[in-house]
Amino acid sequence: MMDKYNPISLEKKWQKRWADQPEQIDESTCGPLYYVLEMMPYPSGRLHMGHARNYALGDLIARFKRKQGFAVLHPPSWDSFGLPAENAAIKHKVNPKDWTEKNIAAMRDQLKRLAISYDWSHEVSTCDVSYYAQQQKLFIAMYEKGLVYQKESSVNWDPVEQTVLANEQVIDGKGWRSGAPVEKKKLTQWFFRISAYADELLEDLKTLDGWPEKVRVMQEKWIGKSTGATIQFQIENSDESIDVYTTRPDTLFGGTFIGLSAEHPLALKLNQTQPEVAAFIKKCEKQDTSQRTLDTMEKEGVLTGLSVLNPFSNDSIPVYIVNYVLMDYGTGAVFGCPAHDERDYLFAQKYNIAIKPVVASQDSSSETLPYVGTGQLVNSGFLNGLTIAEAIDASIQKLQEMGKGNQKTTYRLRDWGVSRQRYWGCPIPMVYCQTCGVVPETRLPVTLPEDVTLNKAGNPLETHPSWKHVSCPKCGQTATRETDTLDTFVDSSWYFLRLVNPHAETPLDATAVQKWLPVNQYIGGIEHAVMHLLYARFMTKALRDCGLIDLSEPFQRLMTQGMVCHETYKNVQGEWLSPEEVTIQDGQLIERTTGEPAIVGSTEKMSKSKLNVVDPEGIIDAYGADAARLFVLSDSPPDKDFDWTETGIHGAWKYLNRLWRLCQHSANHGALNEALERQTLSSIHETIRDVSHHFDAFHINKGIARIRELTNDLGQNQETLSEKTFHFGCQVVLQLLFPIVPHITSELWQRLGFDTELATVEWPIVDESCIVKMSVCYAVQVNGKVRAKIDVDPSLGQEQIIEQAICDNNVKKYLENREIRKTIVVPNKVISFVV
Ligand code: ANZ
Ligand code: ZN
Repeated sequence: MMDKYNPISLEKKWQKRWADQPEQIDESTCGPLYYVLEMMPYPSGRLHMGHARNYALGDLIARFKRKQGFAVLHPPSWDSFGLPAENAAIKHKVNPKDWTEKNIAAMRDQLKRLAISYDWSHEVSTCDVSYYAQQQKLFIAMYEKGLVYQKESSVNWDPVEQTVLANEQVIDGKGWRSGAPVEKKKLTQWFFRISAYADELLEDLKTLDGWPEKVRVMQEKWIGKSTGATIQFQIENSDESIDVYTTRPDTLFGGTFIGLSAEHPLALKLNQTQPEVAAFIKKCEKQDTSQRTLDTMEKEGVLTGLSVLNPFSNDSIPVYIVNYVLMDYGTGAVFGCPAHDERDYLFAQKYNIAIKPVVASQDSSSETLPYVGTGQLVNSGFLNGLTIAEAIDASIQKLQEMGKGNQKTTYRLRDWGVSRQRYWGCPIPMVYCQTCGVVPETRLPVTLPEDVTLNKAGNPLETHPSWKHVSCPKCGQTATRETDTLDTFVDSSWYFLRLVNPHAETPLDATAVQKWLPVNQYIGGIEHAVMHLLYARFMTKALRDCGLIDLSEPFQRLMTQGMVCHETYKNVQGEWLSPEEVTIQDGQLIERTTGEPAIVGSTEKMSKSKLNVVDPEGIIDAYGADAARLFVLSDSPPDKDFDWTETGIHGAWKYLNRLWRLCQHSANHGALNEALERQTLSSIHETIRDVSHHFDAFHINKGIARIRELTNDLGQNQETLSEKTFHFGCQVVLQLLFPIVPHITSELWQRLGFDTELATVEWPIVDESCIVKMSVCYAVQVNGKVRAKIDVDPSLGQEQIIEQAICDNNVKKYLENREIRKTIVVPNKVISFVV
């Protein structure tokens, strides 16, 4: 008698076997290469369902490609530096390193329980010295190439804790632990010169046709190319002038004031002599400069007493210092055109500045100011009557002739500030010497000290008694180390290059990079559309320019998977309830402990705050890893959000039970039903063809639906099909399902009597000749001679069949200019015209 499907013991058995024969690439027998990679996870300690979906997707591709004969590289990695380890260390009084390593060990076990087929010999953890030591070498290479530099920039400063805060540690403008209002403080920090690559990063987006369009658009917006002009405004009674950047030089006749950033050099000069200016600048320093705040905050400013000449109108216009112009965009100064700019309009109203319309819309009834639409220039001398586009060109040309301005392209993309005043990160390998200045460290690696006190004020590397005191690598005199560490985004912006040979003595093995990169398929969350994916593209180009690799784009195909969502629940008091805390009784949802009714809320992204999380571990315990993998892959297209439901996981589990029974069923040994045999064989081969196609196109859910159809067909006909065809069908189902549910399929394969393990069996091959065409062939005769053969859908009526015959090009020739006198149709054979 057949035993019951028991995923727990069965999965254990196969995982043990696979652990003994790890997934390593045999480089000698390499077929074509395929590199599949999931975005590096942060080792929080537990996999969540979003991880599970991510890895199940990557694993499906890895297993599918291996079966197709590719040599597949599928390596695991850990993004293991960062703030949570530091916080946990303080909270639980443990060492960040121990905490992190324990988490990695736990998650590694979970990944193995999910049967993610990683090549563990390629594992990388960014907090290992073996990784970050190499990163320090790259930092120095980039420094020497001029791609890394220092400049002053502001940080969030907690005045009570006397420490720098990360943005995540600032909550409503206050320090997360002290509750004190956060201040801005200037520090000298390290920057990566990503802005030098703005144009290349933008241009190369066009080549990334394996990326989702929405990600390319997001990057394009982030880079923010804008074309306009710089204009020089002569300061009255002075030789100096103010440079402004504008995208609308056409509106220059309407420019009625100048706005300077509070950090503009001229503003800083006036800061010394004018108390009102000093007070205003001080106020601006405390202000949040995020785009959101800039858009909504009250527009304010202070008069400087200076005035400039408008180069077109020759009017004398006042210079203000304003709070809505940023120093790090354009030139840090604008000309204000209140009639056609929202912010300038609000500002002008408040300070009684002239508002001078210079663009009129076609439709004069819609002239509410500020007017930002299309139209024609008015009140603008030589520009009158031109469209905005024409006026932009004409004004730039005029400015050039006058020697007062030039065409100019700017980018929104800022250089990447990589300094973090934190302990748990890669130390920046630089030394400060009184004599030599800033000197790259030659005695690498610069390792993190382990004996640090984390729960006291300040940066632990700064307050450590000895760590920062070293000799200068150049002159040998006493010097100090840089105590900042690198942003963890640096760690994740080149790991995909390291992973191809994580044991190389140099940071990058150029030959291995040449061989494996670009990553054929990269998979991760849409939340990384900009920062991570842009940094990774930048680093690839920067390392290319350092002469270390020959590669410009790291990821050929990108798949951004959707979120895993779940219903939310609340009790009558309005408190969140977790899925385990509710149950259905008499068709009504109730809170388990109280028996009181519970309320079903909207379905939302799984998150701890709403308690709507389902733990993969619990699901594996209850249903097995195969059911979990099947469900997360089969429910919706991978790039769409996915709703986790109890009925869904139960459905997956029930399907596997059916498969279990089906494949161990013995078929009919009696008389053959030829038609059914032929039809079944045809549908088996069609399934192979369609599933291969769907998996390649990442239509995983469609592929799985196709396999389930075939399973149903086999189940329905199991009593009538021959042993041979039935078993062939089961075999193919197992082969196609293996990348999704590797345990149960391997077990059933063995039970079907095969000696070789399913994991090593190739992807099934389509035999086109077995595919029965679902059409009927008609010979078309004209006056008794066959003039064409046409394939006709058998479900069509006679009228439609005749219509199709008449439309055939060859038949048309013989019917042209003649009258059809008679038409005879012999079903499934001949159509005959008499003309
Ligand atoms: C005059 C003008 C007239 C402007 C008008 C707009 C409308 P984008 O398109 O995003 O590149 N600007 C320039 N530098 C700035 C800074 N540092 N901080 C804040 N705003 C700044 O934006 C360019 C426009 O934003 C520029 O064109 C400038 O205002 C402003 F009817 O100049 B405009
Ligand atoms: Zn020195």
